[in-house]
Amino acid sequence: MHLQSTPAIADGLRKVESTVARLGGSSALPAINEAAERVIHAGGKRLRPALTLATALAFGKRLDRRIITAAACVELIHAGSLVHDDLMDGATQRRGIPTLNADLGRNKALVIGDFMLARAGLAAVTAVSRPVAEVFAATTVELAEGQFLETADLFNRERTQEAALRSITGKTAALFRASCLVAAICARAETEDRRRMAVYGERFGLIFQILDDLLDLAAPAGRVGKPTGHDLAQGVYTLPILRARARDPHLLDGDVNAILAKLNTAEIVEDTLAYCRELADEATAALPALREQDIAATLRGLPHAYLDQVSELTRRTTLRQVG
Ligand code: GRG
Repeated sequence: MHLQSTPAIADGLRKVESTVARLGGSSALPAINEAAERVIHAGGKRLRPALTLATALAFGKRLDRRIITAAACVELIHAGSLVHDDLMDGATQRRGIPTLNADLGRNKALVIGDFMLARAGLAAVTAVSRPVAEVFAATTVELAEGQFLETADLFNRERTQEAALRSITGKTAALFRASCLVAAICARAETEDRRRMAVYGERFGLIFQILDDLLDLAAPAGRVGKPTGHDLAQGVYTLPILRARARDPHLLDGDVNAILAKLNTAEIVEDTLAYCRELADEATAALPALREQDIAATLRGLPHAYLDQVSELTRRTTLRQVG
């Protein structure tokens, strides 16, 4: 079962939804509200706020107003960073609708993304707690740094695996880490248990990003809504590619088409999944002893379940290529 459809979490997510909508629609300027609400209502899996709720429940904490607000802040930070990401990418579609940069222009998209990030910070200070607000502020710093590192390394054929890992730790894994950590803080978990939940979230976030990068190379056509090799064409040399370069030092010589022609998709899939399995083992090993067994089991199974889901998707692609 998906985390988001676990009954107690699904119930909490409905409250998170109305809180995100209220926060996103709380500007004094109707035009900002309309744009932010459009991004929020367009969909999204709500995986990060689901992790916040699951962590709180696992520690035996009921889903009170503070937890719901913390989870809403997580989603608002995520959505705001997507607005910025689309702006930087020049993307025209997100969650099945036109991006704000395509619809309203770059400058308005920029400040609406700013509004969403800042509004989450304000809600955390006023309606959750100072320690949680500090986590969100530090996470936003990491998001910006992670994205900066990616930008600084565009088309850098010497990019190291360590540099790619550092970038995705900031741009993606930090928010997954925060999603778990803020719930542990709200649940007044012991310091060591907070640290363990943070490690779990970070490892899961790394898996999520690395598999997203893999799907860019090996998804069935149309699966991720962008052409295969989109990252490569944009000059983003992701971890699956850099690991393939370790096996073929001349892989990145030539243009995108030459690189794509040289890629051994089946090998990249196998190698990346094996790498992510190790991260999934680390994630589950990091989990602390949790009070609510059912939800703890769901959290324990989640990284490997996600891996299996992506493995199945990529299997269809490689079979299609072979057949
Ligand atoms: C925070 C100041 C500040 C700037 C933002 C642009 C940027 C810096 C960071 C980008 C971070 C980013 C967009 C990472 C990508 C993470 C990722 C895989 C997003 C897709 O997540 P899903 O699949 O999306 O969970 P949905 O739509 O389902 O919510």
